[in-house]
Amino acid sequence: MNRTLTIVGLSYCLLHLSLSTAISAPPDANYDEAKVPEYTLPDPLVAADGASVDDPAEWISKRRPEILELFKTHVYGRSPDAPKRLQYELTSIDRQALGGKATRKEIAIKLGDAPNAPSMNLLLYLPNDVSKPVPVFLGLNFKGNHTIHSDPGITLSEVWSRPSKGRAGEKKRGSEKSRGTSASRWPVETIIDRGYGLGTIYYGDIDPDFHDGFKNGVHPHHDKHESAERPADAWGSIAAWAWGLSRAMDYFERDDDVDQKKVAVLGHSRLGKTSLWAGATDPRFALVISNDSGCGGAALSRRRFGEKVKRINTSFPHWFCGNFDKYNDNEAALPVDQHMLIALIAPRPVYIASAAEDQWADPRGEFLSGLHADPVYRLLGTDGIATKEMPKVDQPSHSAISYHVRTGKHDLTAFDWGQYLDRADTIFQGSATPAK
Ligand code: GTR
Repeated sequence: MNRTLTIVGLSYCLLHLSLSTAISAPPDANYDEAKVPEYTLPDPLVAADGASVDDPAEWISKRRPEILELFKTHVYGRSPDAPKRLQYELTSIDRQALGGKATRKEIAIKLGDAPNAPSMNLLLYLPNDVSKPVPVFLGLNFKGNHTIHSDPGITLSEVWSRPSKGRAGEKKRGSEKSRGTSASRWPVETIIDRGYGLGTIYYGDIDPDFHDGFKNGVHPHHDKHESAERPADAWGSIAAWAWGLSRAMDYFERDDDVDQKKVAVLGHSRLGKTSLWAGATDPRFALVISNDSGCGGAALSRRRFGEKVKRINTSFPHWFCGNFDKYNDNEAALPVDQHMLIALIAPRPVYIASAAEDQWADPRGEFLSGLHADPVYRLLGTDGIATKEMPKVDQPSHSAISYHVRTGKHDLTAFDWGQYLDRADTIFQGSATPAK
């Protein structure tokens, strides 16, 4: 989403933007590198018992599960298991989509075993005239499947409005005129021409993005706690969205047109936080892409640069688990930092991308997460990150941990996609350092 920051003298005000998400930049938001506090990051290669982890088997059997557990307990919350039975229905198929170059499928995937469990609608484009199965990019979208392309064959999603002026959030069928309105973020033809499929789901199908005490979306269909109070480690919305991405992966395992070993999960901003958590929790994702994910995504929390833990927990109380509030203005007490989230993805390739004007998301903090995950990636036999210095603007660095900071604002652009496609070519066509 775009954001507009207006700073007037010493006072500030922040006005928003497209998706009615009001963020207020607190007066103490720091954008000065010199004012970043001194901090010590927890060492991903020192286990809870103090022992150093120096072989891959120990990482996999001992340290990785410890770190995963810490993120579940303190940051994103604990998600339920997959439904016992995968229930899905192909609701439409057109083998001559996009002027004949693609097959468009729509698949309704049930998000629970109970008959009243909600469904999410996966929109899937696959290239024609290539040998199948194909590698696929998978990402959630913000405004409905029909907004990613003007293709009139896409079913108009039912989109949530946010609660305002005492009115509850409600779901309404998207309008014809909103078709294609997010197309700049989804270069479908380019993806298809390069031999990839694209799967996308409206994130509100999984959980609407507003706080209603977890009564809507998937949460009530899986929450088992009897107490009125939600457990402090219960899953928040980011965990729910990531869980939904795993359900799309369950479906891919049944679709012979999709190469399930070559699925890249990608997301922008809050959905970049989501793709990282999906990649950390679900090893079936072969490439994990974080576009401008910022606080609670790739950016190191301890830097307190741009958006801070307290601000994100205040603006978006439904995104993380209750325990994350303990770290409001108390980042040094976190048992993890976001470099350990990147490390959870190792040895699978990860791509962290920033935008130079997106200081709210702390580009340097995003790079440093990659840098500090490097020892884990190297332990697992990959080439880790290619540079210890933050790359210059528009000079991508590609290796197991790829990074770029491009010119411009908080957005998902053609430049970003160009890099992700190049990287996918290298990984999925076999010339990258193989993960051991
Ligand atoms: C902002 C939020 C960021 C980022 C962004 C988005 O309001 O402060 O953490 O997630 O929204 O998702 O566009």
